[in-house]
Amino acid sequence: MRFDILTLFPGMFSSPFGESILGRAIEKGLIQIRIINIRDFALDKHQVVDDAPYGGGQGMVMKVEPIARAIEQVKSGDASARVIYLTPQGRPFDQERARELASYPRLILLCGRYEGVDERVRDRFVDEEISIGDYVLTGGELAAMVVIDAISRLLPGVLGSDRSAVEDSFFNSLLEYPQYTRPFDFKGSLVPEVLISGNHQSIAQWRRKEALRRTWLQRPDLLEKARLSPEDRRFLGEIKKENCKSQMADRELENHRAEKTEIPN
Ligand code: 4HQ
Repeated sequence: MRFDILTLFPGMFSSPFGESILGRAIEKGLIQIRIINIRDFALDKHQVVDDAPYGGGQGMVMKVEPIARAIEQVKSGDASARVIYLTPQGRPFDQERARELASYPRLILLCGRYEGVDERVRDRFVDEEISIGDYVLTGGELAAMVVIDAISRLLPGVLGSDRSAVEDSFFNSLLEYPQYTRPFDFKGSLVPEVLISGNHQSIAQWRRKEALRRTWLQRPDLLEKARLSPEDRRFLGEIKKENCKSQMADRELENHRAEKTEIPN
């Protein structure tokens, strides 16, 4: 898969794509990343890429012509490439969209700076707008890296071969279960016994239940789209009871403290 990134800050991409899993994926030829400096497509003497907004107001707007020329050049190789603009106004990015985009042979990612791009860039060149979340970044570069990272790890060979199967199973749309490694005892905090039992079925059940517990406690919205087995539903019933009990224990402790610190009036 090939990514073309259009940016005013090409230097921002060197370490994320030079290191670790993505660096190796590039070395292996599993992904190709080309960084295009939009400033190279400004034809005037001072290579101006931004200007004040019509109608007045704060900040600068990225000019249409340099971006238009950059996109036209990149597309001249392959007219089918899809142009994505990173912006808080885009569709919220998620795992499902990452999976869908992973099937495109070529994506062009346009990174905006300042107050964003001239609206005519969006009208004429952008196929899709993506937001990585409801917050404001200084530019689209980090958002483009997030999108590329999430897509790349889904491509065959980028992660270890045994990892890929898990992705598509119905283990998705739940949060991950807790993980432990040595030592067994860290200053009195122990690893759950079941994990050293050697009983693979009990371990799998414990992990599934803990994944359900975390999801229920921290992201109950995810449980709505999760595919749950009858056993999952039984686990959820147990989790809710356990949560009630621990809340009762908390209240008990709180009452006990209150009694001991009672202030007579
Ligand atoms: N920006 N998801 C403003 C973002 C953003 C986001 C990119 C800042 C575009 C002009 N991009 N520029 N959130 O905050 O994608």
